[in-house]
Amino acid sequence: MQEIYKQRIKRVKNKLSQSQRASAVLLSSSPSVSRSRDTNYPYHRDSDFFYLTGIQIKGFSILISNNLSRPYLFAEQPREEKIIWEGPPPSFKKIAENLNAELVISSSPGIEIKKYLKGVEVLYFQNIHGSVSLDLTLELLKTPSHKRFDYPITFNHSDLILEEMRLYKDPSEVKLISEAVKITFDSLRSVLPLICRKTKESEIAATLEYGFRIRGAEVGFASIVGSGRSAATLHYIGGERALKNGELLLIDCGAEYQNYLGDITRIFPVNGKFNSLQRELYNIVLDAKNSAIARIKDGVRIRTVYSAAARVLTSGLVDLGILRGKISALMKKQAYREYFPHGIGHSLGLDAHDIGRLRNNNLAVLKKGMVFTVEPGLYFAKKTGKVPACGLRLEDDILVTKNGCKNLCSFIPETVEDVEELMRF
Ligand SMILES: [Mn+2]
Repeated sequence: MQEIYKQRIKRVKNKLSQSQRASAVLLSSSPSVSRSRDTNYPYHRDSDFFYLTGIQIKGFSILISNNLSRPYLFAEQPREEKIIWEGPPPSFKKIAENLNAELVISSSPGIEIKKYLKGVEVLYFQNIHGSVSLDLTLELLKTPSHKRFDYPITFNHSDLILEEMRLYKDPSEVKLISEAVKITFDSLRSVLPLICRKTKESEIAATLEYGFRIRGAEVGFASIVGSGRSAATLHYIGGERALKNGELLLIDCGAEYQNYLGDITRIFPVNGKFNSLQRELYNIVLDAKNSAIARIKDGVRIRTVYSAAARVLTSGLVDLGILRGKISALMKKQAYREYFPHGIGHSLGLDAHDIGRLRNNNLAVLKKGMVFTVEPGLYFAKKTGKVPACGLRLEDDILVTKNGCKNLCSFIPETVEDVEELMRF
C-alpha cells in the first residue's frame, strides 16, 4: 500500500516539472476543529493530504517541489504535556521513510517550512481553514512584496493538481468504495424490521450508524432518514418523527470504509407494501435512475445523463396529471425543476461529495475511471394533485468504463416486488 503514496507523490512532482518555473505543492494535515471551549469535534483527516501520504493524524505537512530532489515531510514535535493527554506520537522517522521523504521535526513547522519556500515562484496551497498550508500562504500574501523577494509570487489552489488525480479511481480505490457500498446496504437491510415496527426516524438513523460501526466502518455523512413530508427536504437531518402507516420512508446514507465512502438512497413503504400511487411514483424514479445510468460511458456529458432522468421524470409528472403539455416543451422550460430541483449526482471517493467540478456542472464530462452517483428524485413539499406531501430519491454509485459503466450497487434489490420481498419478515 505504501507504494501507492510514493507513486502519487511522484505524479505530483511530474506535473510540477511540466512548468519552467520553480513550483511546489504544500499540503498539511487538517487542523483540530473546536466544538466548544476546549473540546474538539472528532478528528477528521484531510482527504488531499491523506491521498498523497496515507497519514491520518494531525501535525504533518508535505512539500513537493520541482526543484527539490525528494519531498519534505514536516512533523510537529508535540509538547510534553500534550503527550500526557493524547498519547505518544508514532515514529516520525518511519512515516518519512515510507514516503521516501526528508524529515524535518519542529515545534513550529510553519516557520521551518517557510525556509524551504525560498526560491519557489509558484505555490499550490490548500484552501483549508486553519491548515499550516493556508496560514503560511496568507502570511506570505500579507508580507509586502519588497520583503518577500525569493518567495512565492503566484498562488494556486491545490485542486488544480489534485483534482485530476483524485477524480480517477485506481482498482484498489474502487474495491474500497464497493466494500463501503456493501456495508451500507447490509446495515440498511438490518434496519428494515424497525421500519415495519414504525419507530422514529432518529432510531432508524442510530441503528443504521451502529450497523456501519460494527461492520468496521465509520459514518460517512449525516444520514438522511425522512418519512412522509420530511423526505421532501433534501438534506433533512435529525428527524424525530414517528413513522406512519401508509407513508414512504427515504433513507440516504453511506458508510466510510478505510477512508472510502458508499452513498446510497433507497425508499421503503412504512408498512412493507407500496400502495398503487406509491408504486407509480417509485417506478417513475426507478426508471429515471436506470435511464440515466444507461447513458453513462467514457466521454458522456453529465448533461446527457441528467436530461435522460429529467425526461423520464417529466413524462411521469404528466402521467400523474401534475404537469400538462408536450414533453419537449416541458423539458425546454425545465418544468420538472419544481419537483426535481437538484443535480443528477456527484463524484464519490474519499469524500461524499468528492473533489472535482462535476457537481451541478452539466457541461462536465464523465471519463473512464471516475466514480459518480446517479440520484434522481421527485419531491412534493405539499399535497400536489393526488400526490400527498412526500419525497422520493434513488441513488446508485457508478464506475465509468470505456464502453459503459459498472453499477457498484447492482446487487441491491430495487424493483417494487424486490423491496416488498426484503420487507417480509
Ligand atoms: Mn449522494
